[in-house]
Amino acid sequence: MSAQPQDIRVDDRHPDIEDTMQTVRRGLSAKPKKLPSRLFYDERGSALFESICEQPEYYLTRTEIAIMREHAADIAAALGPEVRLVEYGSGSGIKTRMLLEHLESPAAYVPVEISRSALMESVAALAVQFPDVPMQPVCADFTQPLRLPVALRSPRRTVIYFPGSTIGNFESKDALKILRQMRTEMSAGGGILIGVDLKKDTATIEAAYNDAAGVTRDFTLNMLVRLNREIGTDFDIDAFRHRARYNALAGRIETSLVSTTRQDVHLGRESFTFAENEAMQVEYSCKYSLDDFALMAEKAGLSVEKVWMDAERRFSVQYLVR
Ligand code: AVJ
Repeated sequence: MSAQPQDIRVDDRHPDIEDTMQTVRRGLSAKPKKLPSRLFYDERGSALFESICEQPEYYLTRTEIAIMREHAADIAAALGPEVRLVEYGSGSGIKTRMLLEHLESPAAYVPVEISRSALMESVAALAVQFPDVPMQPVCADFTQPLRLPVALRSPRRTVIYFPGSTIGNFESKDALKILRQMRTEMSAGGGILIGVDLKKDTATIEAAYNDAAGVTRDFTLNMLVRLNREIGTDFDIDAFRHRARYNALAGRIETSLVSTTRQDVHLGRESFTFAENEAMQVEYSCKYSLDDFALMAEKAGLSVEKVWMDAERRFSVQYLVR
């Protein structure tokens, strides 16, 4: 093993202030109002999300880690040797570590993450533990078509790792689009290792998005704190509340910021009125049955090669191939 620390360079394609303003202008003009969940993840938002993962009600992370721990060898065997691992929305890196520990001679690790701080923290730690795996972080919005760094466009087998049920944040047509995009980004002989939260009773799901300690509430409201700071909006944080309800018919948690009073919010010279109790949609967290997900994969030109689950079938880790 080399003793030299790796020289890690970030390929920075972070959306700028203008993009964010444009997104927010559009979202506040929409009927009903709607802001994309990726706006949660500034530095504080990423830290709050890590804290959500530790809440007793938030079963997703704990269950996924347990699945990865129990089946690491089997999962690594399914992926095969010498893969380039591209991770979308890399979080704290715990699951990635388990994967890299078990993979046979991984060729490179390419984390793609919108939060620069989260990206740098996790990749720096991984570089220490895996000094022989080239690290190529990309700071970008993975929902936009991604050109892999030139240095990595070798004919390597590419496996995309998309943990955490992040796919659940996208409505079905967008989820399908992302799977199709990933299908083109993975190579022939590659695949997609994806974490998918499963349908279950409403009480368990709703509790996960309404933790007693109020961390999820703070996480949701932080989107407004962030926008006030970054693009100069004047949201009155105390006049909005967090609401997360399970829509069983659609199979998803729908999270909104609800205005507790009639109020105007400004962005530059524009003004946007919220009625009392008006809800602004900020996140979907879709839940799938194994059949739902297999059907969507099939529509994207993919088939489910393997599924790993916990004993209670709360969460699944699935390997998709062409
Ligand atoms: C990171 C998208 C999987 O939807 O469960 C957690 C984000 N939002 N609590 C999820 C989240 C509120 C989370 N994902």
